[in-house]
Amino acid sequence: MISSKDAIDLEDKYGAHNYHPLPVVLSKGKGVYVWDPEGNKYYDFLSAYSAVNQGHCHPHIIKALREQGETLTLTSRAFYNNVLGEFEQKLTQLFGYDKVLPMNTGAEAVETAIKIARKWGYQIKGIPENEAKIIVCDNNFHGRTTTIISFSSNSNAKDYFGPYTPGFISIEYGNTDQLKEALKDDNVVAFLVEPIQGEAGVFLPDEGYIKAASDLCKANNVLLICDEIQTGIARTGSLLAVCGNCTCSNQCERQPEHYVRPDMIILGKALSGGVYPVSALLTDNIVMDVIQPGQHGSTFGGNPLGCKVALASLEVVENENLIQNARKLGEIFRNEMNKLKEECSLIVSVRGKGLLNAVVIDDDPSGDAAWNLCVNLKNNGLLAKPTHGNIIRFAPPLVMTEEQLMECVSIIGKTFKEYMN
Ligand code: IF1
Repeated sequence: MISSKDAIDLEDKYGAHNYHPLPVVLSKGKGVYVWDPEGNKYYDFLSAYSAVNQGHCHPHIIKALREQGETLTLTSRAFYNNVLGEFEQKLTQLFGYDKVLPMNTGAEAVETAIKIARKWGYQIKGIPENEAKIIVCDNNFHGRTTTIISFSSNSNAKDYFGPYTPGFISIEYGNTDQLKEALKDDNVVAFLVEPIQGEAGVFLPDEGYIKAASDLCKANNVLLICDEIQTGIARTGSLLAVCGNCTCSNQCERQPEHYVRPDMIILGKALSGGVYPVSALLTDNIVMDVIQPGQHGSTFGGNPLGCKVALASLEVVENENLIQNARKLGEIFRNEMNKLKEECSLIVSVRGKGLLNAVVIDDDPSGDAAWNLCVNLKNNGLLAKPTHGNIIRFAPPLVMTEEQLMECVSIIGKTFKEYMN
């Protein structure tokens, strides 16, 4: 097998330099573990940015991949296929919406939401054509297309990629007064928001923010679009971070008065367990019906291989109680990190929900402490990635056991204490 050094050299020489990976090469994965070509084993605390919630190479999902891969992979939507309908029925029933539109990557599903919201604005809400506005939040992350980066506040993601798509208003995340103000514009068709801002550094809004946003949107005939690409599929200890009337709601702790049912839900990443790209937009007939044949689509969207993989991925979430496990282990993890914070001045704060957590390091955002700590964590057998110079995101696969989590806690404690000396 190729050595780590040679693999890195090849990527460096022949690949675009659009990433700055941690210096580790992965060649195998199983559950919560990954291995490098030299046989070193690591705990994965990134889960491919929450795509591998079900753990690496989950046998149930891989079985579906194999079986469908030997049967039928892609038909295009020029024809019906015998799996798509089953996938669509499962998703709409599980999440409680009339209809679903399947795509592949997260960004494509966000684009789909933007297009449909705009068209709904013209055809149903009745605003003048080409005047639609969508409210978004500062420090959002919704993907990499030219339209999506047009409303990014990250200059790295945005600069020199203009001219930008107009029609977006950015407001402070978590600020309902600013939302109220922005909603006064009659041409607003939607508010697009992450229930927890992942890339921004795992920022949790105040309890009740999304509910308040939902009420304000309703009062103004504006669609609430929740991007659950990173937070959805059990990651934060509920099937969706905003649990509405999804049929898993009996497993959620949230009180009914805090339930939110967005007009649109965007899913991706763990919808297919990190095995194959599958994304989806869920909404109701009144909104989805603005899209008619020929007006939107994708070669691979809704293909039978992706649909089977997604169905199996959702079965794993249910069969292995990943919602409850994420909630339970998340509480233990934050508890342990807060204990470590008492002993270790390196940690400024700990935050998160379920198994989407962040530890803020005593450094400025342009510093390299978080990066160096992640290199040291790697050397001690645990892979995590900084978001910004002073925040480390900790998001292991949700199939982790409590015993494994405690071993990870001790690796993190040991690494942080070593770094201080
Ligand atoms: C990269 C971040 C995470 C997302 C939300 C849409 C998308 C994403 C909330 C787009 C994707 C990924 C993209 C990946 C890194 C990663 C990421 F650090 F960049 F922000 F997870 F936190 N909405 N996030 O988080 O989905 O088109 O990629 O399938 O390098 O761009 P996609």
